[in-house]
Amino acid sequence: VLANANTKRLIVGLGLTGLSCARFCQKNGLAFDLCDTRESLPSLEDIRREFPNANIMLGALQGKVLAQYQVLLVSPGITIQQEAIQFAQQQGSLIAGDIQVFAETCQKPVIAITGSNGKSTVTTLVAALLNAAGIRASAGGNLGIPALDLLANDEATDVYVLELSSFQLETTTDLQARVATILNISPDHMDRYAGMADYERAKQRIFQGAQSVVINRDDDHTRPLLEGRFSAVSFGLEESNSDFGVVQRSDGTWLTSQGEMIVRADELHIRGEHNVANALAALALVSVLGVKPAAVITALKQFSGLAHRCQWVRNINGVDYFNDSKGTNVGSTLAALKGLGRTINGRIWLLAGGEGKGQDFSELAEFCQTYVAEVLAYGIDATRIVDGVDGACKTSQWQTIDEALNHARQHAQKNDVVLLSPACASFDQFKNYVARGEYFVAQVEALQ
Ligand code: UMA
Ligand code: ADP
Repeated sequence: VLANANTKRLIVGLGLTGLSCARFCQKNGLAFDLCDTRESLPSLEDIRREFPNANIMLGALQGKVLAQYQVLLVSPGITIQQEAIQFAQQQGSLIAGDIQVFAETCQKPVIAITGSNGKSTVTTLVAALLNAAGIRASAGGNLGIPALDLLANDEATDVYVLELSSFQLETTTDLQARVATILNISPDHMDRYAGMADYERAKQRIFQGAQSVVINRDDDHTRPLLEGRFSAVSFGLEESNSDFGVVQRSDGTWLTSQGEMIVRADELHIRGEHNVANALAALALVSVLGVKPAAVITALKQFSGLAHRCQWVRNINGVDYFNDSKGTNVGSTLAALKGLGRTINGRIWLLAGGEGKGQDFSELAEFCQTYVAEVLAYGIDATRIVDGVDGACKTSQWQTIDEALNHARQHAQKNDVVLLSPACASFDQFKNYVARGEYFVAQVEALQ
């Protein structure tokens, strides 16, 4: 992809990824042109100014135009199955993406993480554990900062931790990760794939050229198809004397490494079985770089999860406060109730509300009955939530999050949890879920 500065390259897509590719090529004296399928872009003048030597083409992709380029660097938001790109490939153009460019450039070890769920959590946790062990880690990729932009800080980086989507992997042919993992597989992005086999094939590309792999013993689809070629470490939610696992003791659930107890699940701020799996995956990944669990237990306990996804905020008088503002539909609120409910000794005070998008809230009733002390419904669809819960637990209605929070603060008992998991969009009272979560966290921080 990079071998020759005079190769004719076309960067396809002018989002975060395309611009990171353009900056990279410009900095390294590699010639390129730019295109985007959209007819107009608000940032077009800035792009012209930043890349004065590049031709910029907008509008539908044309196979004949693309085929004039030896290399197409295609952004993840654009499907490479489309006719114009397929035509160019048949004519001999090489199709690649930013992660392939990264792989060909980066001299440092790469930890590569994909999967259907938990990618961002594990990527962030791995970086936190490495930093705690004195290994300077830079995390990015699908997580937010495009991989090539991470290279700007290369001197201060020992290891790169990349979250990779199936789209990014489709355009990657030789990642050569120090260690790679598929955390789990369940249906996702079926609008872009012909079926599960296709989706899994994209995910499997993460193993190309890897030195080591981390496997989820509870999900056979996470195993490399070419098993045996790699040194492997595994994790799973049952006992294992050789790898990472879990044992049930009278005092609770323990995470283990080679049969040795590491930490109790209820000592972690990230809750729920799925987060035990995420923590084990992170420990397994860093173990490949020689980091022993004992060296990172404190960092593991301190990790509060990603903002707005069942994020632990604070403990006041034995009551834990969680921000799950990303819980914008009934399904995600059910996951939060189940995940937290199973691991706590008390009851949940659930703050739910906002713009309900016409959802049926009656699905909440069963878990509310099992785990919830009171549903505090607020915002424009408060009445619909209360009607949906239909007396499965105590309910009350409030105008705002503040009022609901104050009520929960006054009545929650030791070991209880106060959880903001709205099951609704935020638009009636906030700009977006981030603003809602930040507001809630600030209110919790201010509680006396
Ligand atoms: N688009 C066009 N025409 C173009 C280029 C883009 O219409 O020519 C549209 C796409 O349909 C898409 C949007 O613009 O809706 C963005 O596409 P992009 O490829 O330019 O995206 P980037 O801004 O480069 O962001 C991408 C990832 N986005 C996607 O894969 C869609 C970001 O992941 C990632 O953080 C970023 O690169 C940095 O690596 C986001 C995402 O939603 C968070 N990922 C999916 C997921 O997690 O489920 C895979
Ligand atoms: P991703 O980056 O893959 O979207 P995140 O770490 O952002 O994943 O988590 C998003 C949501 O996915 C979480 O709020 C949780 O409900 C669910 N989740 C996280 N980890 C797992 C897992 N290991 N298995 C199943 N679901 C998970």
